[in-house]
Amino acid sequence: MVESVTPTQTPEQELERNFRERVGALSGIGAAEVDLDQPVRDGTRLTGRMAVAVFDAMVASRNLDLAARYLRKEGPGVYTIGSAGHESNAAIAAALRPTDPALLHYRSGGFYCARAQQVPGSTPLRDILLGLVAAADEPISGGRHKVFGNHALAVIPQTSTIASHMPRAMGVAFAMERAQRIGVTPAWPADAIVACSFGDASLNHSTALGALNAAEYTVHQGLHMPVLFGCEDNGFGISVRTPGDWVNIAWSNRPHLRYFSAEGTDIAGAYDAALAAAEYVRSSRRPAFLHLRCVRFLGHAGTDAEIGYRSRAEIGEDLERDPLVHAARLLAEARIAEPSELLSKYDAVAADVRRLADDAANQRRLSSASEVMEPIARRRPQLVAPDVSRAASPDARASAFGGRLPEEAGPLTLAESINATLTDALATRPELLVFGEDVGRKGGVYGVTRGLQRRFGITRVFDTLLDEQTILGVGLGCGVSGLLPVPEIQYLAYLHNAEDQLRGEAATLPFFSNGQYHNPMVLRIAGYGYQKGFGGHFHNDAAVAVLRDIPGLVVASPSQPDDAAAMLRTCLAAASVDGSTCVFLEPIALYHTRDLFSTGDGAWVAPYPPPSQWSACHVPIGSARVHGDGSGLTIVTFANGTYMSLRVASRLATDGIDARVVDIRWLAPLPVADILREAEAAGRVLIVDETRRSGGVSEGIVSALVDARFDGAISRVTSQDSFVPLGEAANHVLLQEAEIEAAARALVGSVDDRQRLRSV
Ligand SMILES: Cc1ncc(C[n+]2csc(CCOP(=O)(O)OP(=O)(O)O)c2C)c(N)n1
Ligand SMILES: [Mg+2]
Repeated sequence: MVESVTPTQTPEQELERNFRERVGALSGIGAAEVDLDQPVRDGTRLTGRMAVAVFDAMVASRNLDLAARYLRKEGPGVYTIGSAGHESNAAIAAALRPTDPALLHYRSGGFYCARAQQVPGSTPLRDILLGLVAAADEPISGGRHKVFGNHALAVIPQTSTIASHMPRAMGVAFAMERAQRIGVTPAWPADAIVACSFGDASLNHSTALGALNAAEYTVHQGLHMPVLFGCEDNGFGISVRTPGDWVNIAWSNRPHLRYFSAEGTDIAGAYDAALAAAEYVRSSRRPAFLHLRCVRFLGHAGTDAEIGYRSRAEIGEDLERDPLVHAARLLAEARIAEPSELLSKYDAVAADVRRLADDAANQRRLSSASEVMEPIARRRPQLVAPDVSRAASPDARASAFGGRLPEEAGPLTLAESINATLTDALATRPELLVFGEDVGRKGGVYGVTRGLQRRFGITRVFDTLLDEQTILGVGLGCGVSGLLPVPEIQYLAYLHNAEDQLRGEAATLPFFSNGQYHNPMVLRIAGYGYQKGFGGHFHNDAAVAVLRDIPGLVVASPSQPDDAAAMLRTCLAAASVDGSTCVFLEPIALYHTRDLFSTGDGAWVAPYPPPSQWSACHVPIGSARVHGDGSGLTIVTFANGTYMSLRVASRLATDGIDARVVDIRWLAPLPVADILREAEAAGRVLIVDETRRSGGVSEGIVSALVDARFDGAISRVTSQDSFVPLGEAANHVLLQEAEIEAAARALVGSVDDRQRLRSV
């Protein structure tokens, strides 16, 4: 037994003292000549050699945690959440292959170190220490966050949002099979499996439940889902206890998820369970759940005084379950190493870590905004432009369109134009997948994906289960697996419950991987109002602020059919070439619109250009479209606002007011130079924004004009800061043409008055 804990010691000191004393107390067992390729004890598949490697990874991880604490105390450290108590997760890595993509819990340090052992040339100690001090040369995030990630180790970095990596993990597993089925070279070996770890409290998060449910549902459909979910159960989520046995009760008896469990105090048992689970997943291509019971040492993080919610006695009892001590005992009992050798090894690693920590502390940090932001959005328009004109062969196109080429079909509506562009893209880009709710057989609520499943098959155009988070998770997984996902969210209002997958996961991935991973995706969303009183708020939502403030996200919003086709081609090319994450926001109310000024004028339909013209009609990201060259007023608008503004402009013209209408087309990045140029042409600007007065697009446009010192008159009309009611009442809060016209006349009148006064 170990004497009681001395209160004057820090938790780190207690942990080290406990380790030394307990391992020291093993003395007398002694090493002998043993065959390291034999099992480390009867009944296990963990050999002596593997056990040594696992122990080494655990020791490395433990010393890195201690370094996080001393670096913090000494100043340069900026991150203290560690893996102490969880280190036997190294045995899980040992049971996997280094080419199995891994999405890790922030306490999977043992796993990370063990995986690094499997890839020659890895420098896990240095890498993690550089992360702890946020050094600019840290190899995964470039000093932007302390994450477990490494491209060479197939470890995809995670964010701090617990469980948010799980939909992507499920998506990567989905993509593995799908890529093979559609003949695309996958990013991972054919028999790879996905490893995804998380904590016991995180397992209750709806994101986790959604991902696990989607995995099981997919298997139930007869599809493959090779993912090993690993729950590192330390019984706590910061200070909140997970009720006893909850993980086991909730997850040991699920329909399509085989359950395995192990004790963190037994690396041989953990290895056996992990290997059995991995073999099951690898051979059956079905998911498994590995429940690893462990303890958490040193509190949740450096700032967490565990003593505030746990008794000293209970904290002391945890020391009995130190996985390092138990692993050392296993090696000693197998007569592989003397306890003193194990302690010397620990000391040698501690010394190495100390030396590397001192070195890390002196490494360069990120030094400017531009350096920090460099990976947020890769934009290479010179590479995107040629990619937009890639088209399938004439024969392939003829077959994709069933002999009726869209360029020969006469002018198309917005919906038809998007449909034709998706058809061409599916025919051109074999890696492209279209999926979402009702996009398959039904062809979308508004018919935008009609016929695509029939033409390209259910493997490339398919319905998902009803969960936007899963739709995005599949997109994220496919994106990092060599596919080009084009998911659909049925209505903008239904993005919100899943939005973190776009914001926290997709958009941050290049940032937290220093551009080593990208999230190519073109997310189509039907949105905006003016459904003629139908649908109420949730089918008329125009909450674009939630998209516009995501750094690096491209937000395209076409209003006209020809722009829709060209802009969709641009987004697909940008996703393909630059790995851009694009949102393609489609105005529902204009999907089937044909006329603009009067019935039958056909001014809102447009011919579909043949591939030979795609280059000439390319619309670069962030470029506006200007209608007319009137110098009396510049109306800046987008989506339904373009439609309404063009109608207003024609009425103004009959009264001698010459307006030009600027359709900004891109809500992010805004076409600032175009807006400014057109604003200056008239000297007065009316911004027509159908979204909201607060948090809409107009605020950004006004700011852009003010920032550029535009000194003309600026006015704006918007919808109200309201939700949208059903029926005719919707028109009380949605911006109306009459308001646009009145504002335009008022602006022109007031400026004329001012000029007249000035000249008097
Ligand atoms: C979505 C979200 N909510 C809250 C937090 C704050 N938070 C960080 S870790 C944590 C507890 C997680 O516990 P568990 O999953 O058991 O992992 P452990 O730290 O115990 O290994 C919480 C609440 C977060 N990071 N993300
Ligand atoms: Mg926990």
